[in-house]
Amino acid sequence: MNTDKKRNVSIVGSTSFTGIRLEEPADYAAGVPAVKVALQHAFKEMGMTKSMTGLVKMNQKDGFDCPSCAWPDPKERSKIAEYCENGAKALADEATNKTIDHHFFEKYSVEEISQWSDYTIGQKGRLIEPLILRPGSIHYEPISWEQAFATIAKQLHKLKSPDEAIFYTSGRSSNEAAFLYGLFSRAFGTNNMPDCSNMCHESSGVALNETLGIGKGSVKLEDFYEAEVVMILGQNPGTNHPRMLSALEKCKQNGGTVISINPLKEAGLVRFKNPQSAKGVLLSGTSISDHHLQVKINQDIPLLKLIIKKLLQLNQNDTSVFDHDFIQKYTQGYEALVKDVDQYSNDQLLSLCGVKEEQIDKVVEILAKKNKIIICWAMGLTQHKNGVENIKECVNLLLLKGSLGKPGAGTCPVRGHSNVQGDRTVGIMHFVSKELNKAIKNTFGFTPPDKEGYDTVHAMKAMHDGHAKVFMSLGGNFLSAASDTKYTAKAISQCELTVHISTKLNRSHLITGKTAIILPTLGRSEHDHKNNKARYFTVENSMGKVHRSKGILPPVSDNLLSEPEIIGNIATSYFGSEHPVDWTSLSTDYEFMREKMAKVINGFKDVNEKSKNHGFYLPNNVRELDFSKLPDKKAQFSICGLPNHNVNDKQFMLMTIRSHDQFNTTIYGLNDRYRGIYNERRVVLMNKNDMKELQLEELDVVNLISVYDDIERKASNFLIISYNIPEGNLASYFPETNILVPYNHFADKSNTPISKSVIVHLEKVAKI
Ligand SMILES: Nc1nc2c(c(=O)[nH]1)N[C@H]1C(S)=C(S)[C@@H](COP(=O)(O)OP(=O)(O)OC[C@H]3O[C@@H](n4cnc5c(=O)[nH]c(N)nc54)[C@H](O)[C@@H]3O)O[C@H]1N2
Ligand SMILES: Nc1nc2c(c(=O)[nH]1)N[C@H]1C(S)=C(S)[C@@H](COP(=O)(O)OP(=O)(O)OC[C@H]3O[C@@H](n4cnc5c(=O)[nH]c(N)nc54)[C@H](O)[C@@H]3O)O[C@H]1N2
Ligand code: SF4
Ligand SMILES: [Mo]
Repeated sequence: MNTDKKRNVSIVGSTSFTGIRLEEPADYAAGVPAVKVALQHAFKEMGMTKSMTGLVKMNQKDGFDCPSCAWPDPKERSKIAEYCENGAKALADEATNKTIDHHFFEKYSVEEISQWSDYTIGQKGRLIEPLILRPGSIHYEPISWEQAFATIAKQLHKLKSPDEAIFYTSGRSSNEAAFLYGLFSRAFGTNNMPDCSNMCHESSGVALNETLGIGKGSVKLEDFYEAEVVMILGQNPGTNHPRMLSALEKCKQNGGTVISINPLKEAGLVRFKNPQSAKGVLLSGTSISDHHLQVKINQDIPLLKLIIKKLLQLNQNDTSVFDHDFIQKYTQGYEALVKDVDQYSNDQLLSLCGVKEEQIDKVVEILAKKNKIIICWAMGLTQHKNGVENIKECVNLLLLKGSLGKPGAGTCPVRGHSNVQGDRTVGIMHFVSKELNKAIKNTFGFTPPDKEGYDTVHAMKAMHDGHAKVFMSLGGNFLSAASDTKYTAKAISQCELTVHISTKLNRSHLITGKTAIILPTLGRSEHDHKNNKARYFTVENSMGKVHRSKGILPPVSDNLLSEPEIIGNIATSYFGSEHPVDWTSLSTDYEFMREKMAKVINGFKDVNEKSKNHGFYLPNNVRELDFSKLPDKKAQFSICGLPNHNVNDKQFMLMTIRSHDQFNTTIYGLNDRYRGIYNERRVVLMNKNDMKELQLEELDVVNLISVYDDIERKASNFLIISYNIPEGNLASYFPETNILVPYNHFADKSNTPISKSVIVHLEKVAKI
């Protein structure tokens, strides 16, 4: 049994087609169909009673936070339905009644399960008992909690250095779980804390820190209601942040203008039928985007430069176009910025961005007259080689307009996972914060390491090169979410031990270290209690507000532990009882833990009291117009270069995006309703002219191939779909296409993989 035999597992699962059906892309988001689909998912997974109990309490002050995205809740909440279709799907996925125990794993080996699609794997249900996959074995077996903790502790003790362990975090964990996990990693002796944020909004964090002195956005939800202009770049809110449409609807009703910048005309940006209003149900709803600029992939900087250049020209005749008082008082680098944009010709910028000049002029005319401007963005800006500069160029525009630190204006990086921002706030980071280390030392009596740890891409490399031997994961699906699936799989399978604290089965449980352990945990919607006392967590939304989240549904099994309890037990097994940190009390008594967090985490003073009712905002220097941490105490203009890609005639720029029926690597279904694609995920969206050029027809089958540094990577079997997308650009879904994203190509400074600008060519296979 104790052999090192490699398991014969598939890193991508089934690549068979599932029976595609195409319709016209939708021209509105939400409406009655969204309610119907939401309820269908909920009833199917949870049954009627549990669905209604759960949905009614989601996003309510006395209930639990939606486990899907990080969009904030409004002050005034609907008593019955403060959620969207995708929130309901996320709840159904988590609170499903289906479960899998050791009988399932006796029947199916990891080799067999790995041949299934991610959709099939995700449908199997909740994990309900600790499991171990022993070296050489292809079947998980049950293991007691105690033995699981002891096995982990033993392997951690065997490491030559704490830096041989990696502690990954996904963004769904509570503040309390993440805080304890970070504390354990530091007490263990490493800052190897990569997190999903490294693949997500890290570019936003870096850019905003360098320009404005805080890695978070500056707006609050209410700012949307007052904004004169909301610009949305590289984001698909109709699918990924659906209730943002309600905020945009209010903005429009108050006279605001919405400008979208995206290679795709996403349905949510076109029109919103609010299912909670009569207008949304009976009439045509609200048109959202007044101006849609169909930019080519990764050509946002040329477009923004042209907008700035044109504004600059208008400002020569009318100096009220820019807010010169603001520029003078709060910023640095204005002259250099003016000089920078001057060096580009309009024609050059126009041909790069691919947008018609008349359309740009209309947007410039609006921006010239308005100052309450919000700029929102997501993965369409962050996941490029120049992701950090993309965001800095947005900040340039806001600084010129003085659109910061006032109502209705500011930065809005729209966060992904529901608590990804909170996890960072409470200490999940690979870099070193001296301030945090000092506070930990004073509060807990040990000295945290002061050497920078691995982020996601460096964690992959460390495992691949044999420098890291234990990989632990608090939620998430690292194998499928990280870039370069083949490379990542090799990296992971070289580990001695992989440990996953998870709710649902995913591919990271199948492609593992020599020994693998699954520790099943409570979901956010589930009742969490100790000694008959209900416990609650805190989370932070996309706008920096910390509030309570209290699960109310009966747990799917009595054998589950909460995330803090699991972490506390691992720590106790590893350190024994003689350690300055009282892991048991911290992990069982969250109020006690929050008292400690209040001493360590900036802005958490009195968190126990303050989180109970409406929650509280964390400090935000941009809201106060305090730039004292930056050079010369000023907000910084930035000089950003043009994107530099070498794409030949045969190559295309591919963006790897989400369909409407998935949450990251969790696939809820096979439909991308708003884009009119049903019952199939292996598709690639292409411009008609490009299809003609390559003599491709609708539903032709192709392989996608990327070549970086002479290494060829292939994703096989995709159906061509003609779509309204710029020439030279392609779109396909993540994670099926992660295999194409090279591990060593990532954004400057933030190290975020280039998932939205992968250069590929096509290989025609056959017609189905
Ligand atoms: N239902 C659901 N909700 C989610 C998620 C989910 O998977 N499902 N995931 C969550 C997470 S973790 C995150 S990070 C967010 C992600 O939210 P999004 O960033 O909205 O997600 P993506 O599908 O990656 O979409 C990127 C959008 O950017 C556009 N785009 C791509 N490249 C470019 C470019 O170069 N320039 C411009 N201007 N646009 C571009 C694409 O056309 C697409 O509309 O959503 C969160 N919410
Ligand atoms: N090509 C490409 N790659 C990408 C992206 C892209 O746009 N394109 N987007 C990137 C982005 S933005 C992100 S955020 C990452 C996401 O990367 P991850 O966060 O690692 O992946 P998820 O798919 O969100 O993780 C899903 C798993 O989390 C577990 N889980 C769910 N809820 C809980 C819980 O409450 N507790 C615990 N312990 N476990 C839970 C379940 O087992 C589930 O299978 O992927 C990145 N990868
Ligand atoms: S907008 Fe996001 S947080 Fe709100 S209900 Fe929908 S998925 Fe959940
Ligand atoms: Mo994300």
